[in-house]
Amino acid sequence: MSDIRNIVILTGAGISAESGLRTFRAEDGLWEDHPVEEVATPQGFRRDPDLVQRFYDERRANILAAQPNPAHAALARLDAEWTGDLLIVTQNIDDLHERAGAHRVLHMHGEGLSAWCTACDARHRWTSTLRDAPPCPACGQSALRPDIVWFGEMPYQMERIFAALGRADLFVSIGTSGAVYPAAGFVQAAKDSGAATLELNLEPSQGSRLFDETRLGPASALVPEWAREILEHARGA
Ligand code: BJW
Repeated sequence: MSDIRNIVILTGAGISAESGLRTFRAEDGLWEDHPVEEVATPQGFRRDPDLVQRFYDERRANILAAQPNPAHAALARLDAEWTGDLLIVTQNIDDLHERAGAHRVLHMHGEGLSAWCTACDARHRWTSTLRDAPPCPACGQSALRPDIVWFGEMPYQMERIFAALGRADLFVSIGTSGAVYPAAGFVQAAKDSGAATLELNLEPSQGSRLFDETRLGPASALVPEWAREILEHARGA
């Protein structure tokens, strides 16, 4: 562990579950009430934009009402104190990493509090609704959609992510089921670059066997414990 300088951390819905934001694939998950092909594909949006806008309007309101939990706080502390490279790649569209104080965060599946104008390509911070088709503040057209990466669309900043994975000494996956690519392939990419790999999750994920180590439990307990451990080792404690 003393050789670790560069860390890539992948987070998924499980890290925000204890902040009251629903995960996707649990029995009471979001996909139970909202078929994925209806609300999380460009085809679904073309078929019924009102349904999709309402789904993300509700998600946006939930994000605004949620608060970071001890797992977000622990990663923010690690971000502040870790002197090597560190990148938190989140699949989550909430802003709880940032609100906890983390800076080195990348949202590969977009951001719930951002609206993207498909007419002029501008992006705007958005905290109200989109179902009423408001005009884009930049071009005035009513062509705003949630700034979210749906199935079949290219996740954001893939080059930067794979470059970080190529330099990583340690890859840590937190609260993700490993069901969605390309994120599910990051563990293998990190291993191919010689990184050690650690999974922190409530239950074994689809990719658990690929990790050097898996620790099972709630993120609010496991993440602060691991962050403390790695900072103490780095200080030679
Ligand atoms: C806790 C906890 C607690 C609970 N503490 N843990 C066939 C094979 C391979 C790939 C494909 C294929 N067919 C199609 C594809 C590609 C497709 C894909 O992966 N499909 C799969 C279904 C197979 N992927 C795409 O289309 C992506 N684009 C793409 O591939 O472009 C081409 C490309 C190729 C190569 C390189 C680069 C690009 C786009 C994917 C977009 C995903 N979008 C969504 C919705 C938008 C965001 C939103 O609305 O919020 O993103 S889907 C949804 O799943 C969301 C999530 O970010 C994502 C991952 O879910 P996550 O976070 O893992 O949540 P859950 O619910 O699955 O798991 C939660 C976990 O937490 C569980 O394990 C719990 O146990 C745990 N947990 N409480 C700790 N307290």
